[in-house]
Amino acid sequence: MDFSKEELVKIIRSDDPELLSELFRTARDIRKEVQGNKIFAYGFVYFTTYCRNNCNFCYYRKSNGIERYRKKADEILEISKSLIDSGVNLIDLTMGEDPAYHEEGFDTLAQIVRTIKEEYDTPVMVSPGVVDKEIIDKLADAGADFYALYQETHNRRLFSQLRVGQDYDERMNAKLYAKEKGMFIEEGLLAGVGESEEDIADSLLIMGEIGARQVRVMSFIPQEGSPMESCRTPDRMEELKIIALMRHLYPTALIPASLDVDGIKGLKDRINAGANLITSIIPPKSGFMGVAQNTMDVDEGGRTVKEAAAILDEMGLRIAEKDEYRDFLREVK
Ligand code: SAM
Ligand code: MD0
Ligand code: SF4
Repeated sequence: MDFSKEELVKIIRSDDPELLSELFRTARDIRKEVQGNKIFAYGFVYFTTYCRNNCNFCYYRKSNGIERYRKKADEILEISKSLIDSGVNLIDLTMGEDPAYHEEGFDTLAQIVRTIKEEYDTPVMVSPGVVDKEIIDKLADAGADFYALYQETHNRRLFSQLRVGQDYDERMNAKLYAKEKGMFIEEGLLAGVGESEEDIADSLLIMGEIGARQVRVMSFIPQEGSPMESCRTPDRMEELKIIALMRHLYPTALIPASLDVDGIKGLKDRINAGANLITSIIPPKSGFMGVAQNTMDVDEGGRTVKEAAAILDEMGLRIAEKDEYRDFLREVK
């Protein structure tokens, strides 16, 4: 469905309950039309929490004096395998911009991607932050299906306040290059970081212009020890409206309901807003962390396929099989 920028702004500003319930209902109908009662699920593997950057919203920013880890290849493969066995459709290999990886040239990551693709026969997303073209080539050659890199906002001034010292165009161009190399790209927004309704509308339209196959929004969660520690987390209606608008604008897009914002209790609302994918599934007691909610529900087993499947079941939905996700990637454009 086509919306002008003005129409998008109007909906984002609206608090008319009828208009909003109609927005969510039609978003669900669109999803149903495209994929019936199937919902996809991604395993999340945050394998190194070292980072050279100082994003103001992030717990893992370089200047935050936190405990960090850098997992070894065999442990990364082991957790990936256990996620796959539990029923996820894809493995998202996420990292901070760890200087050790940049020095080494990402051969370790490329090898992990290759193993998951060839031996575990499972689609892979990489979320390495901004990397050079040669590294993108290396990861594409290893078989990575997706490159995730979120601009957070498409307002350049706000971008430079959030991603301090980072270049807007460099980030955008890395994403565009990955797409040129044949990878699917994921674009993403942060809600509640000082954006205006116009900024959100611009972002929604740009996501389509750059050809993102997967598009996300996550509400900002304040992080201990970060410059934005005392900023408020936004009302969740903003995130839900953005999910629904993304579904209307891009009927076949992959749109996450991330367990990383409100844990497993946040699943239902996001699915009801039109999301078709559950992200941030993490095995309990594995020693691996989330990002925005780095521990919430993890060790309690809340962020598992089993828990998510039980909630979907109550909603008349189910987790997709491996082949159904592959078919979707291949056939639904
Ligand atoms: N380091 C890589 C990067 O920045 O692209 C990949 C991992 S990074 C932790 C992934 C994403 O997590 C960020 O792009 C941002 O959207 C999200 N994120 C980080 N801190 C957050 C917070 N406090 N609240 C909500 N989302 C957050
Ligand atoms: C997630 N919050 O899986 C995580 C993460 C990175 N590609 C995704 C930020 O929802
Ligand atoms: Fe590093 Fe990514 Fe966090 Fe920014 S968002 S500080 S790049 S881990």
